[in-house]
Parts: sequence; structure tokens; C-alpha cells
Amino acid sequence: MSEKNIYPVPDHFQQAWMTDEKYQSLYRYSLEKPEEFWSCKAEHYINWFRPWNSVYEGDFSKGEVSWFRGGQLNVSVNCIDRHLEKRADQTAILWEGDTQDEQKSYTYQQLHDEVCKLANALKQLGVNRGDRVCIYMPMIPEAAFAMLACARIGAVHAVVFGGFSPNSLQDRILDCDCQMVITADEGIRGGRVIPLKANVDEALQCCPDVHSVLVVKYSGSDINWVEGRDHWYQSLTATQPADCEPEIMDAEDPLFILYTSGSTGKPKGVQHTTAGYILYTTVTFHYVFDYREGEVYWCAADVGWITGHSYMVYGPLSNGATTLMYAGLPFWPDASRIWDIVDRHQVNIAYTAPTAIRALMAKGNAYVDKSSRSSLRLLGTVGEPINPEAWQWYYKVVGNSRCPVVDTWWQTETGGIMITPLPGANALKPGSATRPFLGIRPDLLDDDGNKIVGPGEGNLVISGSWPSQIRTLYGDHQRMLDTYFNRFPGYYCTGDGARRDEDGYYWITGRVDDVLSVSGHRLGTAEVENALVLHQAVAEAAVVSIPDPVKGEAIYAFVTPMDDAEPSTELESELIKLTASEIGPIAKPKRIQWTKALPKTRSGKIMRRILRKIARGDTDNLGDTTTLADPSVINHLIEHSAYCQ
Ligand code: 6R9
Repeated sequence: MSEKNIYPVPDHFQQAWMTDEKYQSLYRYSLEKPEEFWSCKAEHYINWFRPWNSVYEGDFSKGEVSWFRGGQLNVSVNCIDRHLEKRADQTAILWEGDTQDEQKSYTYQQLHDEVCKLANALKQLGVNRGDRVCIYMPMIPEAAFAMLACARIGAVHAVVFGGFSPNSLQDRILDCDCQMVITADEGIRGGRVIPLKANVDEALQCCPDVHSVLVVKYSGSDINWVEGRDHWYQSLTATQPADCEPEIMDAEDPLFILYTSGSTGKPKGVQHTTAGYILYTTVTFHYVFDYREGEVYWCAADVGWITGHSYMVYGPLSNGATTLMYAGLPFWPDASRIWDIVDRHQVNIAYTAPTAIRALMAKGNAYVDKSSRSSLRLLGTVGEPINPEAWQWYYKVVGNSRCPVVDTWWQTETGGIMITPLPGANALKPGSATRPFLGIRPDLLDDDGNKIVGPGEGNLVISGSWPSQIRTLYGDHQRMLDTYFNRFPGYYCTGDGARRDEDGYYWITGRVDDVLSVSGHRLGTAEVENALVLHQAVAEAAVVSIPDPVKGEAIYAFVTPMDDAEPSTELESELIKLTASEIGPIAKPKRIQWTKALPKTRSGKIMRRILRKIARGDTDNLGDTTTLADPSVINHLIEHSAYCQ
């Protein structure tokens, strides 16, 4: 039914430079001559110290790809220096703090100076090209400075979301052997204090290789201090020169590592490289958000996720845009904050997640109607499938039916947007990410790897490489092959399911693996399970997702108690607390169901497919249960599920 709901390109949005016809012909050309297409874009969109020798070399069976080999460049030069001639006095970063009275802005010249001072400070602390630097920060401009300063000196940043616990932080620091951490005394979000430095101190108890911690004074509270290791950001950068010669980087040098959840407990360090990543994020930002001179663009993602990397920092700055960064929460102090920010900063383009849209929608239209929002020209969403109802609310109520909605599908591993409408080119269908970006060839395969031609549903894979494709999982290339390339040889396997309709539009149906998506944040089932079983009363745990009207998905945990333990509501709240302290508040289960046993295959694998159906009350057809070691477990689980009480 939702497919009949088609929103044509608004009249005032018809653009000479991107029409449906133009998209179709450019798309065909980008697939027929990918090297010509991408080298043309690389010349036009990126500044190079030295041109490349070969556009693309690769072998999917080894998970090896390289783009622009021989080329040399620096990402911070592309995001800052090259704009100085024309835009030295234009705002690069516009910042609003947790409360409305905290505002800051940095011109491109100021951004240059801040980044160079920090780059010099990092060098003084002994950070060298290729070293990994962990960034554990609130949403403050210094987080962007830190990323760009690393890029300037060729260090590889690993940003860890500020909501992660000391344990999660420690795992990540150890996994990629960071020797330096950049943080703040405390974060402040929605009036709540996040003890970042205290978390770092706790995490570093078992990280002997970390020699320096650089601390931004932000909240100003008293914090613990380790002499010799800890340095104040403000004092150390104040005395540095505001110029720092950029490191000449090779196209395939790593730019950053970003951890994402997999289906096993250990997080995956997705590694992106210099040229391919900055080219792809620059080009997609330009086309998808149709950024125009002088506009204010706002991506509401946290810098700890890939969206914050690609479309709050790198993509916009590389295009010379003004990017807004907001440190607070959408509902703080109330649900009108977002629209108030849009009006005060005259935001033209807003990019957020369906979970935020649904939560704002649930608060009613009055909060939106109080604002004008007349500056808005384009709206975007990312992170999970958007239900048509929320899409329509976003389009009609927030955008007054004037602003196209770009529903952008992509992943940490893809580096940039892969399936998306291009405003001006595509009629929109609420709930569909529409069509592939230029140069991207999605395919649908059935479970046996047969290609589905025409309309149909299957595993979403990508044929052929694109510049910002994942290069490796840090320290575990084999795991990368197993996760993305061995399931369907010759393709990049996304882990998502999708349907393609008769117009060639894609509808993402969600993860086909064991990854949860809570408020658009990915969590591995095993990560949450591992936290639950840390409790002495818990023998075993299996978690699955259930649909949630606000978060998209919520966590439903099946927990087997130890023989001598008695399930109780106190125990439940202890478990919930444990997931929050081990992983972060997003990992809290919405529901815990106690069970004597879990459904397992004979080889001992928990059958989450069945648990997912039980948790959702969808028990009429549980599919094939013949591989179960003990089928009697099922009835017991159904009788005690949330639906039978
Ligand atoms: C950018 C980002 C990736 C997973 C992805 C998919 C889901 C992202 C989506 C979407 C439907 C969209 N996802 N965008 N599903 N429609 N527009 O979110 O990266 O955190 O790695 O998550 O998110 O399931 O596989 P990441």
C-alpha cells in the first residue's frame, strides 16, 4: 500500500543539474566506466599533492581493494586549507551547547588555527604518523578539531562514543593499541553529567601503552589527575604555532578506525583509508544534500558514529559548508528544542535518525507548530528503516510538504551513503531509500546466492567496489573476509535484507544477522549477552530485538538463572543496570523473560530466529525446529513470553 504513496519532486525543487533523466544517464555511465567516472570526480572534488597511477585495483576474494594508488593528499587540507582563499571568514563549525546560551562558531581560518595548534600539541606529545589516537569526547568542536588534527599529522583516530562504559572504551583502546586518548573532564547532555575523564581513568587501569591523555576543560569540575600522563588541552594548545605543515599521505594510508558491533562479542574495528573515503563522502555530500553556497547544514548524529564522521565533519567541511554541531538532546529542555535551533540558526538542511523523528512525533505537533522552520529546504534520515507514518510526519508537519526527504541507506563499513534519493531527481516513496547512488550496484541474492532479477526480496549485496569501501577490520583481516566477502563470493555482503519494487526502488527490511539496531545504534546480540552473564545469578542469556514504536528496535532478553538463584524484579533491575554499566544505556533490555533453558541446535548454537518470533508473539509458524536439541523448550518459552501473561 505504501508504494502507491508517491511524492513527486516538488515543482520548486526541479533543478537543471539533477533531473531523473540526468541521474539515469550518469548512473549508467558510472557503472559502464567506473574508473573514468571516479577519476573525473577525484580531479574535480579533491586537491592532490600528487596524482594517482591507477584508479582501482582489487580482488574481492581476498577482500583487497585500493583506490587512487600512487596519489598523495591530506584530508585536513581538503577540509580546511583549500577553502581559505575564498572562505577564510565563513563559518565552518557552528556549535550549540546543552543549553541555548552556550554558542560558539569557528570560521574556516579559526578552524585552521585550532587544528594546527592541536596537531602541533599532538606531535609534542610524541604522536607520530600511523599511531592510533583514541577520541572519547562530548559533542564539542574540539572533537572535530581532534579528528582533523590526527588527519593533518597522519595519525589514525579511533573515536569512541561518549556514552560507552569504561569497559567498552578499554576494549577498543586495547584492540587498536592506542597510545594517546583525547577526552574532556565531563560531558553534559540533557543536564546530566557524563564522567568522561573518570571513565578514561578506569579504562586505562589495564592499558599500559597509553602514555598521554589530553583533557579539554569543559564542565570545569574537579577531576582526578595523573601527573606526567594527563595534560590540559587548553594550556598545551595555547602556546603552539597556528600553522602545521600537513603530512603527505598516500591514498591508501589509513585515516581512521571506527568500532561497530558484530554478531560475536568482540567489536569490529572498521578501517577506512584516506583518498577513497574523502572522495566518496565529499561527492555524496554534494549530491545527496544538494548543498548550496552559504547554507547551514545540520547533522544531528553523534561524532562517535559513522554518520558523525562522514556527514557532520568530513563531507560537509570538504565541501566548504557550514556544519552545525549540537551537544544536547532533542528533548532538552523540551520537545521544541530542535525546531528552535532550526529557526535560530536558520538551518537549511537537517539530517537525523528515524528514532528521533518517531520520538518527536509522539510528543504531538504543538511543539513543531510553535516554530517557523521556513529556512528548511531539505530533510534527511539515516540509521534504520523509517516507517511510512514517521516519514509522512517528517515531510508534512516538519517540512510543510516543501522539503524532499532523503532516506539514506548505508553502513559504517560503506563509509558513505549507498542507496538514497537525489533531491530533484527522484519521486519519493515513504519508507524506501529509493535508488543507488552513482557508481553503486546493489543486488539481491536468495540464500543460495542466486541473483534475483527484477522485483523481489533477498539478501542485499553490492557488486563491485566503491572508493570508501571498508579496507579491513583492524588486526583481523580474516574476520573481515568471513563477515563481508565469504558468505556470497564475489560480492560485498551487507547483512541487510531488502526488497526491490517494480520501479527499481529499494526497501530495506532490516538485518539478516544477529545485530540489533536500537535507536539506530548497532549492538551485537553477543555484546549484550556477555554483559548479562557477568551477573552471578545468570547462567545464560540470549537477546533478540522486538519492534519499538520509538527506538525502532528494543532489546528482549531471555535469561536462564543459575540453579540456586531466584528470579525477582530486583534481579531484573540489577541486570538492566549491568548492561548499562558494561556497554552503555542504549543496551538496556526492555523486557527480561526468565527461562529454564534456551532453544539450541545440537551443536549448541542458540536459535535466535525462534526466540525472535516468540518475543514478538509470532508463534504460529516457528519454521524448521527439527534441528533443536530439545523441542520441549519451545512450549515453555511461549507460555511464559510477554504475550501469554
Ligand atoms: C549509517 C549507519 C548500518 C545499518 C544498516 C541498516 C541500518 C542505516 C538505513 C538503515 C534502513 C536506512 N540502516 N540506514 N536501514 N534504512 N536509511 O547507520 O551505519 O551504524 O553501521 O548501521 O543500519 O541495517 O546495515 P551503521
